[in-house]
Amino acid sequence: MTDTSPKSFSPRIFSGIQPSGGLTLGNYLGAIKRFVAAQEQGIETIYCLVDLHAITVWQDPAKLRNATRELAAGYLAAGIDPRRSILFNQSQVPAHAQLAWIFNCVARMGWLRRMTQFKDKAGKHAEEASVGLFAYPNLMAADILVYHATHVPVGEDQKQHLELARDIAIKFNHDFGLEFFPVVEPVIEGAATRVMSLRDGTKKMSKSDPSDQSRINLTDDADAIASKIRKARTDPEPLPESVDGLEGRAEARNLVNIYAALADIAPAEVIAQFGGQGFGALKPALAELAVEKLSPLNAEMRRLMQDPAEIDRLLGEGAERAHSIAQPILEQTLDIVGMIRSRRG
Ligand code: AQP
Repeated sequence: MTDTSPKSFSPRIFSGIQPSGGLTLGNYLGAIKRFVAAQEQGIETIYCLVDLHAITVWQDPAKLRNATRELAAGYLAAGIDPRRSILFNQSQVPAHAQLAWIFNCVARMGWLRRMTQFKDKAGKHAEEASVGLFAYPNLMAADILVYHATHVPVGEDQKQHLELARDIAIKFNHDFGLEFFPVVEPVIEGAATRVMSLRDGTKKMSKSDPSDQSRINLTDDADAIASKIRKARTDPEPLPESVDGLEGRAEARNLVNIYAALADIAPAEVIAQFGGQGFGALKPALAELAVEKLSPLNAEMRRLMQDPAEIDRLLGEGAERAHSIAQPILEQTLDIVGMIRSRRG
C-alpha cells in the first residue's frame, strides 16, 4: 500500500509540446530554448512530445507521425541531450492517459468551462469540438503530476492550464487527506513568453494559424525568414526611446521582444540600440539575427530527419525511462483512490 506520510518533492522539470504542425519561433523562444537552459542547470528534466494532445483536433496519421519526428528533431537540434534529459512521446507512456481519467473525475466542469484556450480553439463551434479538446487541461495536469514534477517552463498562454493543474493537485490531496501530488510552479520567464503573430500583434504566433506569413517556422530557410520579417506588420511611428513607449504598440513590442530573446539581451538594450529609428533599421538587423540563430538549427533538423529510425529509437528509450518514473506514481494513485490491483505481471 501507499505511504501516506507528508512528502517533500525534489525539483523535477517537466514540459511538453504538441506535434500539431511544424515548430514556430514562438515554441522555440517560449519553450525549447528555455528547456535547454533548464537542462544546463543540473535539475532532472523530462520533455515530452504530447501526441495525445495533438489529436484533440483532427490530425492526418502520416502527417502526425512526421510532425512528431520533426518535433523530436527540433528538440535535439536546439540542444536537448537525450542522455541528460528524458525525451519521449506521450502515447508511449500509458500512465499519462490513465491518470488523466482519474483527473477527469477530480476536476469540475466549471473549472474547465473557464479555460480560454478551449474558447479560442472551439470558437463558435463548441458543440462540434471533441470532448478531448475540452478535457485537454486534465491530461496536461496528468502529464506533469504523473512525474511529481515541481516546475513547468511554459509560455504565457499556458498559465491558466497550469493553475488548473495546481487546483487538481490541491483537490486530490484534500479529498484523500494526504500530500501526494506537488503543487506545481509555472516558470514563465524571459523576453519572449508570448511571441505574437507577425500579421497581428494581438494574436499569439501559432503553428495552426492558417496564414504561414504569421509565423516563422523552424524549417523556414533564410530567404523565407528574411521575407516574413520584412513584411511583418508594424505601425508608422519610429521606435520609442524607452520600453514604456512600446505600450499600446503590439507589433513594435513583438519585434523588440523577439530581437531581445534571440540576442539574449533585455528589451531595454534593443531600445537603446534602435530607439528613435524607423523599422527600416530594426527589421534587417532582426532578419540577420534570426537567420544567424535559426539556420544552424534548421540544418541540424534536416540532418536528423534523414534518419527517422534513429529518432524513433531515441524516443523509445526515453519512453522506457519515463515509464519507470511514471508507473509507480500511477500505481500509488490507484491505491489511494481505492482500485484493486491484483493482476500479476
Ligand atoms: N507564441 C508563443 N509564444 C511563446 N510561447 C509559445 N508557446 C506556443 N506558442 C507560443 C509555448 O510552446 C509550448 C508548446 O505549445 P504547444 O504546441 O503545446 O501548444 P500551443 O501553446 O497551443 O502552441 P501553438 O503553436 O499555438 O499550437 P497549436 O496551434 O497547435 O495550438 C508551450 O509552452 C507554449 O506556451
